[in-house]
Amino acid sequence: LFLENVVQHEKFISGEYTTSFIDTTPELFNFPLIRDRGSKLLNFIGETIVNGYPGIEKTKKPIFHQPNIPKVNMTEPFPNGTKQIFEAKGAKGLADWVKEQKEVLLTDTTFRDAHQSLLATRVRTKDLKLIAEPTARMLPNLFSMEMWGGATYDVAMRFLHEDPWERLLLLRKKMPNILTQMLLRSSNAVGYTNYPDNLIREFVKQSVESGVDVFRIFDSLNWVDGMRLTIDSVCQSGGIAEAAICYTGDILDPTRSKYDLKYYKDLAVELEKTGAHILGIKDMAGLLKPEAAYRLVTTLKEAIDIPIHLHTHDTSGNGIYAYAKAIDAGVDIVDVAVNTMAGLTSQPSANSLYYALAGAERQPKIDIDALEKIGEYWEEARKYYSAFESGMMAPHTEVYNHEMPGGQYSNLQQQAKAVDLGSRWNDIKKMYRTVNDMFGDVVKVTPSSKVVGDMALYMVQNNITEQDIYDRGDSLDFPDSVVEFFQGQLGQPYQGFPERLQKIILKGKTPITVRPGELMAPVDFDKIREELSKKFDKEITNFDVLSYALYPKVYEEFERFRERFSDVSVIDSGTFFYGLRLGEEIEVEIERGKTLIIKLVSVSKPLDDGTRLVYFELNGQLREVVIKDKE
Ligand code: 3PY
Ligand code: ZN
Repeated sequence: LFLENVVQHEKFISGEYTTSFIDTTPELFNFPLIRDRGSKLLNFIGETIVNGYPGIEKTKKPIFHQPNIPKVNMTEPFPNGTKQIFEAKGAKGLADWVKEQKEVLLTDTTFRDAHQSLLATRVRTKDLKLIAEPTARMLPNLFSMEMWGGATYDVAMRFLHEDPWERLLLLRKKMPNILTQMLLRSSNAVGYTNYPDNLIREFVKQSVESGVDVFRIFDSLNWVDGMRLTIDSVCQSGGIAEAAICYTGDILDPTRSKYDLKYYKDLAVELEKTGAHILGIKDMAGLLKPEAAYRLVTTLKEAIDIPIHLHTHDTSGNGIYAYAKAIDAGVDIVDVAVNTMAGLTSQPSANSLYYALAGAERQPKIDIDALEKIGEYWEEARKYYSAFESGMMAPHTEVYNHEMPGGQYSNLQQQAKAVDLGSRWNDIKKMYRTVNDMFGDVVKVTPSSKVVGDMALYMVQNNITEQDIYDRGDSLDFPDSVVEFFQGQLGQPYQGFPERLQKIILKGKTPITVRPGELMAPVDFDKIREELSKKFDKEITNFDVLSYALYPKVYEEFERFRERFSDVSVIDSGTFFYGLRLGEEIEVEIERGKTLIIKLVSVSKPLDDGTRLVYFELNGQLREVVIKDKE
């Protein structure tokens, strides 16, 4: 094929070629590379056709329609937005500007929390990329776009085989006028465990340099000692530090007095003192009832000076009402998602809030027609991910009982299915609450929520009751995450650990009471770079080093996958999850201007050695790939 290209080139045919032919027409000599990528992609698609995509039951590929991208003039300059205000005034100036706004401001979470909470974080860069620029152009009044961090980092590498940094760089470029926002789990960064201090600093610095503006920083136990270093790193690196308190319990319920109004007020005052620019209220499960929202915001507004940004999940169906009350109490910014990606375990709908506040003084300034059009895109794009929907069809007020974060709901359900506990989902939810109470009523948000989830799964899977733990806990092997939690590896919970349970779980080990980061050796970045250079035949970037430092095994698997199948983020989502139908033809743009046309011709029956032959046409040429049938 390569030779064919060269000999068919007009310069070659006309005899004009010289030794500079290679220099002046390098694209022809890339051909083996393109051909190699083509083969790798065929292998990946062949794998999906024969063995399916992990986590999706093997079914016939559904018919998908290309989501409609709203028409907007992409050649005009971008309308100015909050990014320009930040550039002109700095973080403190931006915070002052926020407080001066009469209307409530909006953060759009569609690119992060909405799909983390509805679709197990599976939305791919390709589908974000197509709508990013229209969104930035059509909704320039947004305060920010939440588009990175939380679970998206590891899910991108682990399940989507994508580089999270590539996503960040790309989306930043497509949205130059709106503040970008990420969720940062403080000393747990974008992971589930504490990391050394120098890794946190380096990660934050690289994130700022790669385009993150607003960092919502929280500690999974509301432990401020675990947040100072991260807040400081964000400020030092030139980002906007939003320090968040995680809301749990119920300030309206006198029997849940552990987390009362005073607890939150003291926390907010302490966080303001850290130098944070904004205070976040992170209601990760959607437990903040409307009257509680009113009282909490009123109290915090009196207690602190920095603007307040409220985040909730609509699991109970009360999200819009809670926002309306918080807005009456003076909250500055609230988190919403585009209507077709909103509601239930996701954020309340931006569209609904707009109409709910019709006639009110603080109704957000937002183009509702644009929101509706962007919603049409997502309504169609969401269909690619239907296998990851949680199945929740209506508001669940039971969330007030189990208190499971919206971002955990569909993920824990996937975890349960993976260990054949899908049918015991209701038992798991009940056990989740039991475990919370056993643990002393803890804040449940990543990673503390994962610890509670792991313990609940473990108990249901092994038919262990609470009483069993106290009766025969000495002989039980608890999940690692649970042991580490009771060792103090995630920090210190408010009012400490329940001592009796801690003794049973630690089996004689001594827990720590200092910040875990203080005890950890710094990461040796140069050494990692060297090791990776030896392992992989590619130039090792800072991004690679950070991904490895955060997730060594996941990163290695991701790189090995790329070596084998190349960058699969270029494939459309229908094909990525379901492969191709016989005779179906797709175009895959592997680089700007370089498009492969791939058609599935036939799939053989399994051969004696358990493999199948999958025949494709690649740019019109017949190609065969051999795939092991795992069934
Ligand atoms: C995360 O940490 O990923 C969360 O969304 C917590 O709510
Ligand atoms: Zn959330």
